[in-house]
Amino acid sequence: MPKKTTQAIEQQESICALATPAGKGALAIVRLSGKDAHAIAKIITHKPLTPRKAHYTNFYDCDDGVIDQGLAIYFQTPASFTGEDVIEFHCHGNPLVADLLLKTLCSLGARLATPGEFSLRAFLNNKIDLTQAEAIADLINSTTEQAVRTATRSMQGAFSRRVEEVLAQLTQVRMHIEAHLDFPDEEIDRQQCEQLASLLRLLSNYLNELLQQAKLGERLQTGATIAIAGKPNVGKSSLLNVMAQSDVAIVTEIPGTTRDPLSADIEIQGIAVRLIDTAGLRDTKDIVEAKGIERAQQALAQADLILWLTDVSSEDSQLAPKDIDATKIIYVHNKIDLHKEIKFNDRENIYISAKNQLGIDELIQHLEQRLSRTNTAHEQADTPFLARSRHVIALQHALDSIRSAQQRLSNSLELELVAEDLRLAQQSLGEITGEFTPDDLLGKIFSEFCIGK
Ligand SMILES: Nc1nc2c(ncn2[C@@H]2O[C@H](COP(=O)(O)OP(=O)(O)OP(=O)(O)O)[C@@H](O)[C@H]2O)c(=O)[nH]1
Ligand SMILES: [Mg+2]
Repeated sequence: MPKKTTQAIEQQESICALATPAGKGALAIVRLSGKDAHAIAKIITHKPLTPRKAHYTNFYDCDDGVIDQGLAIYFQTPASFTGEDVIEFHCHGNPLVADLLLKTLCSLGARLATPGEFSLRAFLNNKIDLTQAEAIADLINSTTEQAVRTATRSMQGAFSRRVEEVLAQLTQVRMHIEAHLDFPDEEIDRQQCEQLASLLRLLSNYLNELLQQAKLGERLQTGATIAIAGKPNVGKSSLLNVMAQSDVAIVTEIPGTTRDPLSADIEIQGIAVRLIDTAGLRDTKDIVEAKGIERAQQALAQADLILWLTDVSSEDSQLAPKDIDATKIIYVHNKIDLHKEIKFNDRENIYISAKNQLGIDELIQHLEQRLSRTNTAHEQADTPFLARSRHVIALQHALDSIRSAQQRLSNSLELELVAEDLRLAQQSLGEITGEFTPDDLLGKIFSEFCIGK
C-alpha cells in the first residue's frame, strides 16, 4: 500500500474545529491546524504569535469587529499534536462565539475538519501510530476507571512498543532465513535449523502472551454483555433490578410480564457490563409474547454470559434448553427464601433470593471471576493496554503464521515457505501499528472519532 501518501494532498488545507463539547460552559477551545494556520491566526489576533506562549488577545472577525477575547496558543510545526502549525483559541464557552470564530477561520481559508482529521494528520505525520490514535478515541469513550488507565497506557505507546518488539525479533529470524535463501547451494545444517526452531518457539510464546493480554484489553474496551434468561416468573426482572440497584423492569406475579429485552449498565471489577433482562421462555400462542421470546433468543445468542435463572420452589424442569450455548451458562437458583433446604454455591450453581437480596454479592464475585478467566496468568496484574478486536484478529493471524512456519521447518525444511509465513506474520503485525493498513480501513477507523479530535 502506498504508505501514508494518498491523503497527503488533502493535508494541504488548514482545518479547524471546536475541540471542546458543544454547548455552554466557562470556556471553549477552537483548534486550527495546517500550513496557513499561523498566517490566519495573525489576522484573527492582529499580532504574530510566539510559539508556546499564551497570548491574551482579542479575536477579530474579517471586518475587524471583536468577537471575543481569550487566549491564543501557537504550537509550531513539528512540535504540535498534528505535526503541523497548530493554534488553539480559548474563547468563552458560548456556542455562538465558537461558531463566529469558526466562520471567520473558514472565510480566511481554513475549512471545517472531518471527524478524527486532527488525529489522522498526527498519524500521517508520524506523530503517533495507529494504536495510539485509536487509544485517544478509546480514552475519550472509556466508561470505567480501569479502561481510562489502560487507554492512557496504550496512548503512550505501551501496546505499540510490545508489537515493535515482536517485529524486531521477527526481522532477526527473517534475516537468518533470507541469508540461506540467497545461497541455495549451501545446505542448512542441523545446528542452524535448531537455532531457527528455538527462535521461532520464543517468538510464538511471546506472541501468544501478547494475544492473551490483547484479548483482556479488548474486553475492557468493549465491556461484556450478560443476559438473564429462564422460564416466566422465575424472578429475572427482580434480579435485574437488584443488580442495577434501580427499578428498571416491571415485576409482577403474572408469568409473561417482560416482553422487550431491557438493559441496565453496571460495572464489575472495572469492566463495563450491560445486563439484559429477557422475556421468559415458553411455548405461547400470544403473538406479542412470542415476539418477545424471539428477541430474547437473539439477545442470548449475542451475550457473553447467560444467567439461567430457576425457581427453587418450582417442580418444573430447571435445565436450560439445549440450543443455548452451554459454555456461556451460569445456573442461578432463585427464591431460596421459599426453600427450607440450604444449598451451597459451586462453579456452575449460585443460590440467591432476588426479592430478599440474598446471595447477590456472591453472584457478583462469581461473575468477576468468569469475566477475568482469560486472564489467569496475569490475574493480579493490571491489564497492560487497551486493545480492539482488529488488534486481536491481527495478532491471531500473526501467531497462526508463526506456528505454520514452525510446522514447515520441522517437517520439510522448505525454507521458501517458512520465509513466506514469516512475511505474512510481519504484515499482520504491521497492520496493528498502521504500517501496512489499507486506506479504507484507515478511513473507517478515523471516521469513528468525534469532530475536533
Ligand atoms: N419469594 C420470592 N419471590 C420472588 C423472588 N424473586 C422474585 N420473586 C417474585 O416472583 C414473581 C415474578 O418476578 P419477576 O421478577 O417479574 O419474574 P420474571 O422472571 O421477570 O417474570 P417474567 O417477566 O414474567 O418472565 C414476582 O411476584 C416477584 O416478587 C424471590 O427471591 N423470592
Ligand atoms: Mg420479567
